[in-house]
Amino acid sequence: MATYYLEPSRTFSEFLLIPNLTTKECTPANVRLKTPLVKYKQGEAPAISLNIPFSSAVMQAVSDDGMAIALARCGGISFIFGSQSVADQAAMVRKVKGYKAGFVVSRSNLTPEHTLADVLALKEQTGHATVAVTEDGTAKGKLLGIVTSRDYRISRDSQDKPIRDFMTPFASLIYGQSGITLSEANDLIWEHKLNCLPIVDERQCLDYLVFRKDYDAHKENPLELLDANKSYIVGAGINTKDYKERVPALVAAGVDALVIDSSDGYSEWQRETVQYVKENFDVKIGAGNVVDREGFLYLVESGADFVKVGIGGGSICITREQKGIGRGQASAVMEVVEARDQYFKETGIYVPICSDGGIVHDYHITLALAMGADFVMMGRYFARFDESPTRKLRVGNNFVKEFWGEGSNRARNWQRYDTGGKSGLLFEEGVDSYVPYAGTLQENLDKTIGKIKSTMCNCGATSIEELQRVARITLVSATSLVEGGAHDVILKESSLSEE
Ligand code: RVP
Repeated sequence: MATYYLEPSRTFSEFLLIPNLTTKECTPANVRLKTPLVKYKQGEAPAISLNIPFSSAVMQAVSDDGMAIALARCGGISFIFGSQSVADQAAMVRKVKGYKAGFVVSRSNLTPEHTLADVLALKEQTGHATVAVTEDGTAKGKLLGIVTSRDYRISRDSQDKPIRDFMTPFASLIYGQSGITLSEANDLIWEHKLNCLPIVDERQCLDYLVFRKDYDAHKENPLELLDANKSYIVGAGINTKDYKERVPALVAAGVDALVIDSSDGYSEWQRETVQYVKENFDVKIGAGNVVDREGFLYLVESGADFVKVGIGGGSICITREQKGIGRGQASAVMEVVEARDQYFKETGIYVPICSDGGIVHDYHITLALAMGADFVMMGRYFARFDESPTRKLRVGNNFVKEFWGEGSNRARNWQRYDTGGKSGLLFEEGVDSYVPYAGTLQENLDKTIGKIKSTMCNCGATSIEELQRVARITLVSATSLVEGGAHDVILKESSLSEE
């Protein structure tokens, strides 16, 4: 006979937090959102922690190298999508690891034989006022000089004038040597009143440019997520099919954490994949997705460093409709958290939990954390920003961004849904859609984090760990949900906002 769960499974929208005493020290400025990414022994520190409890989904429409850099700069982690060739995914990881905060590979480069007309055309095209002049016109060629808008007067100079006649030659340049730290570079910028400092290697080849404005931006991001070499931390999604080719390439590219991307992670395929990675590499690996105690314990006993929770709650996901599997996201998180806490009590090993999918309102994130998740993974949320890899389009009077599921025909990520047997995507488990364009990642994250911190203060908590200990959470009836939004009033146009 089947086992029945006769209590309905719940989503985040069915719960609210009840405020606790807010002490005077409990202010948003004192709230810290640092959270573990990977398992650790009681009394020890996790090998990787996030500075904000956010990860971006393993999806073509969300997590490429651009999103990974932008999110790590804010303190979170992206898992670069695995539904692409091994070489392309490894190249994206390499780009993130090679990106030095504040150190920019020159994007406008010409040779001394080019002319003022070429400089102006390039400026028009790229918007950059600084042009590196290298022997071969490449970003890494021998540096011979620099041109900025202070080196020419459009009204007086002939457009045919060769760059060599008006550039600032290398002999007159202040430059830094490769290996210089950002703060040393900044000292040179200040000492010599520069806007841009070229960094060259021992053969005088250009390595990077450091701009005064980028240093200021770097200082504004005290939460950025860096490894011991000051490179951004980055994750990548893998599957249980080609992991023997994919994992070595990702590790060689410098990936910090892997995650097995699957709609149903309670499988022997996942156990084999985790064990292969643990036996052969020194890299962290998360597994999932599961929605219950049994699935969680199976993956933890297989060696997973964190476990991802959620089936069918994603905004573009139609798994529940197509296959009839899944569980309300809040119920799934609550049961897995209980299993995790018991496991911690018995073994002294804390395994972080990621609540993946189904975040609609910002307060859902706070609820997921209060219920015991250590961080969330989001697709739709990040897809709306400039930094997501998809096209921004105009539909009517609004801008939208494209957003499609990994189980849609567009992504064709059959490995994510494979249950053994013949390969291929027999039916779709995701849709192709638009999401309203919402601006930059940074401005939206600031707002979301502001709300989370404010709610945490209402609950009397200044850390996620404290929130998990003191939170009081109430189920709300369908009728009382109505009074949660504006009701019984006629709204003015200006107060109708999206979130
Ligand atoms: P959301 O944040 O609600 O957009 O959900 C994102 C999550 O949805 C992903 O992290 C993944 O677990 C799941 N997903 C991705 N593609 C699909 C699909 O096509 N069904 N589902």
